[in-house]
Amino acid sequence: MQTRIGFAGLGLMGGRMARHYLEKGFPLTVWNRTPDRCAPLVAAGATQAKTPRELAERSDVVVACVSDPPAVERLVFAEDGLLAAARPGFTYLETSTISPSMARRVDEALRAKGARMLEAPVTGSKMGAEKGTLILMTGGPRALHDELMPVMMAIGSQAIYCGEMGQGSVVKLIGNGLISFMLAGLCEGLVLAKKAGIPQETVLEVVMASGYQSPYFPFKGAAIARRDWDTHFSIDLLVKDQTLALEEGAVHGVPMPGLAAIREVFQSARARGWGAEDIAAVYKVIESASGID
Ligand code: NA7
Repeated sequence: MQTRIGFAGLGLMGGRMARHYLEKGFPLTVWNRTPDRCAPLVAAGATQAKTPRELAERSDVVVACVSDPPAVERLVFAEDGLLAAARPGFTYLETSTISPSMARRVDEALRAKGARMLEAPVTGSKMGAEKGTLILMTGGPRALHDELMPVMMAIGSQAIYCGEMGQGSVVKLIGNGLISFMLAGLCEGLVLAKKAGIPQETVLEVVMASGYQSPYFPFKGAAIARRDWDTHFSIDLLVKDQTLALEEGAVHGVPMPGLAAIREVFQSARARGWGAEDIAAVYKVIESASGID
């Protein structure tokens, strides 16, 4: 019998990820805080649960993709949360980016009821979710990682085992820290090029021909050139991850002055009302601070 999948959180990422389960023949039940967002998947054959508890009752594995730790708190620990239906044989796959301590807290609560959890935050943003080519970073029992490969490979192309519960989340926060540096560097460089009268394409050409290169630069560079701020990953959610990374740095006694400074630039973008826009829109902060209208 096919594993019955429950999917919680049908936002920009989750809505696209959940669709793969239907396409690959898994029986699918969905839940979202705003129930209307379930409609396209229900029209495609999914069942809608009224509460996370009902979602868990109807599923062998619940895959979650919600914003942040408070969203997971609501999903798991509320009176109608999925913990109320946790039981031996039930499994929770957490793909949201949350704090390592939250991942451990959920894991402990589930284990107390005989259920199991694997954390598997993802990278690949909107296009990776659409195409089913996400990279998953897992934490938890290695045997559970192996067992859940068919569930993970329905939405991704690779799952890398990072260690015990919480360590997948740490790796994801490190990765989004790197993205923060890359974007800040790209935006500062492109604004400098503009003010120095150098075509931005020339800068990107040199970047991509050299040791400076990353596929990230032409992807975001092209969006910036088009002034296309359509959201692949929002500024609000990256600031959430920067904050979680800085908190983790504090837990381990690791100073992170670079990330702390960069977060302020992204905070400025939020203050300007651009929090829901794509992270590339941070370019506008540097531009405006440079006196370009
Ligand atoms: P989105 O598009 O902002 O979607 C967020 C989802 O989380 C969406 O389904 C929200 O429900 C849900 N959400 C937000 N807050 C809550 C609370 N308090 N309770 C329950 N559900 C909630 O984010 P993305 O899809 O881009 O990202 C999802 C995760 O992947 C995130 O951790 C990223 O960092 C990586 P709504 O529809 O608003 O009712």
